[in-house]
Amino acid sequence: MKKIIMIILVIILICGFIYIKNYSKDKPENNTKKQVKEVVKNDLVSYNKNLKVLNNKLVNSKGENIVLRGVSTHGIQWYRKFANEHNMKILRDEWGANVFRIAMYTSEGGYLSNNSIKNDVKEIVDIAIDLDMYVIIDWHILSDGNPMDHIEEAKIFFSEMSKNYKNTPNIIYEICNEPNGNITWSNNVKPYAEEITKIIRKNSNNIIIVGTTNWCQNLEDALYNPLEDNNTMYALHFYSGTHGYMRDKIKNIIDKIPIFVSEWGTGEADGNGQINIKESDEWLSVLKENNISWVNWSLSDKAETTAILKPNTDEYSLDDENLTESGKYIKKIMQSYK
Ligand code: IDC
Repeated sequence: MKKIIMIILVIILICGFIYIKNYSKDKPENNTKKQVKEVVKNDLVSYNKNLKVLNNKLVNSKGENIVLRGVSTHGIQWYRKFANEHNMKILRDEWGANVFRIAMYTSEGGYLSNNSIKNDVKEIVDIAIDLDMYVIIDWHILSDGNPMDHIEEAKIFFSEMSKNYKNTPNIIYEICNEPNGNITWSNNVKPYAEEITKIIRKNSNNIIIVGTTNWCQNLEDALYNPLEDNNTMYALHFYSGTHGYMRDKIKNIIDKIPIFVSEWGTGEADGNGQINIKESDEWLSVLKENNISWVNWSLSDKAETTAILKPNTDEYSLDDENLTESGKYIKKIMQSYK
């Protein structure tokens, strides 16, 4: 009898031991799964709420660092169709994007000649809100390089947008894409930004991104002559195949002003040319080390290097087979942030 009890006890002990061993093996795995899920959720608006600038960095409503990453449309007067819920959801869930930029050109058939394009902006903003993503409303000046040229139209546009999205934490206002040409920060861009900021601030304290001169390469503008508004960030734009020479200068001021890379591309300055993976890696490691948010150009199927999709791609298809070399690279990089 005693022998039998002993044998049963030993069996119970062995089973217990095996159970504990397996349990402790399972646990870290479960934790990891949970963590990944939390991290994704923690990247979105319902968790982070209103963004602000603190010590020159973008932080959430609790003051924690947040890094936004995502893609920009090409000009929506041409490539509106790709900014649909299907694609934006894939960008969020499979790529790990938490921001989406709407490039609303002012000239070249954009807002100035057809202001009903603002309805497309609203439609895309509403999709982003539904998807719990941040969204950048970009007044995309380009051939019209002096933002002062159309300040009256910009005032009307930003007044309407900021009223419409009054208490909406998702929105980020990018008030002049790439100032360029015969202009200066102090005479043109800064006074423009002050006027538009006043308009937006009547309704919203959300982040405002201001383009710097020379197509968003002159961050010294802001370093030596900053705007007063404390939720303003300054745009840095680079194209990996062309602008590598800027990196050292940027590294020197990266902690001194709030920087947002609201547009960058893997190719050359015209959006085309050679793709440069090595330079893109270098840039992204600097951005990552410094918690800088970025948006890649562009979600389109235009026959150019920096387009994410191959020419003639269906508007509801972000499948790997339709991605260009740049598209595949951007997907991989975004996933590495998850
Ligand atoms: C470019 C497009 C190009 C188009 C041009 C003018 O890639 O096809 O002809 O605009 O509309 C920017 C601009 C962005 C550019 C992009 C790439 O913000 O609008 O798009 N780029 O050239 N600055 C530097 C590069």
